[in-house]
Amino acid sequence: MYRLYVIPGSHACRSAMLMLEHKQVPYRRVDIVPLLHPLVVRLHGFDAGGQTRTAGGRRTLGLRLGDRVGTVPALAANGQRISTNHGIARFLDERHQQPPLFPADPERRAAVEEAERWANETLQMDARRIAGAAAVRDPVTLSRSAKDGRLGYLLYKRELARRLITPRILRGIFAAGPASERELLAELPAMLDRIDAWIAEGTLGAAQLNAADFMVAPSLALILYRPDVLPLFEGRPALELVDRLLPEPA
Ligand SMILES: N[C@@H](CCC(=O)N[C@@H](CS)C(=O)NCC(=O)O)C(=O)O
Repeated sequence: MYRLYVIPGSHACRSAMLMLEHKQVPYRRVDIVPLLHPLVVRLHGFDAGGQTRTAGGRRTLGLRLGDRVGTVPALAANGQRISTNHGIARFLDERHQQPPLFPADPERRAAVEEAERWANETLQMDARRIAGAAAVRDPVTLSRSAKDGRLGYLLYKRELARRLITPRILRGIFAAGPASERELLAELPAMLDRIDAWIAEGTLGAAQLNAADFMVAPSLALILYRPDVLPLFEGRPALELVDRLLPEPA
C-alpha cells in the first residue's frame, strides 16, 4: 500500500491527500512531527524534488535547507519515492488513469497546469504567510483558532506548542510578519478574482475536479483560519470551491 508522509494540518499535504482520495487509491498516512519532517523524509529516501521556494522574494535559510533536504507531502509507492504535489499528481495520473487529474484536451490541460503552477508557486506560500502573519502578531488567538478547522489542527496538537513554536517557524522560515501582511492582504482580493475567473471559465470548480482544484482549495482553507478575512470571501465562487472540497467541520 502507498504511504503518504505529511505534517498535520499542512495545506500542501492536504492537496496530495485530496488527489489520492480523488483516485480512490488506498494509502496509509504517516504523520511526522513538524520541524523534523525534512530530515525524516530524507531518511526515508526522499528529496525535495529540485524545487526552489521563495517567500516574499526571499530564500530564507529554512527554505534553502528544506529544498536541499526534503519536503512534504512525500509519497512512497512500491519502492518509488515521489516528492512534491507536482510530482505526485503526475505519478498518480500515469499509474491510475481514472478519474484523471488533468484534462485530455491539450488546451484545457495547459489552462489547468497554469492554475496549478500559480497555486504551487504563489498561492501556497502566500496562504502560509497570510495565516502566518496573524500567528506572529497574535499567537494566543491563532493558536486557539488553529485547534480545528477545514484542515484539522494546524501542525501541533497541543495548544502550547502551536502558540510557542508555530509563529517562530512562520517568521523564521516563511518570512511572515506585519510588513508583508499589509501587502498580502491588499493583494488577496485580486488573488480571489483570479480564482473566480478560472472558475467562471471552467478551469477550476468544474464537475470533474482536477489537480489545480486540489492545489487551490487547501490554500484558501488555510487563509480562512483567520476569521477576519471571511468578508473578502463572502459571495465568491472561490468560497464555494473550498466549501465543496474542504467544508468547515460542523
Ligand atoms: N510546493 C511543494 C512544497 C511543499 C512544502 O513547502 N511543504 C512544506 C510543508 S507545508 C515543507 O515540507 N517544508 C519543509 C521546509 O520548508 O523545511 C508541494 O506542494 O509539494
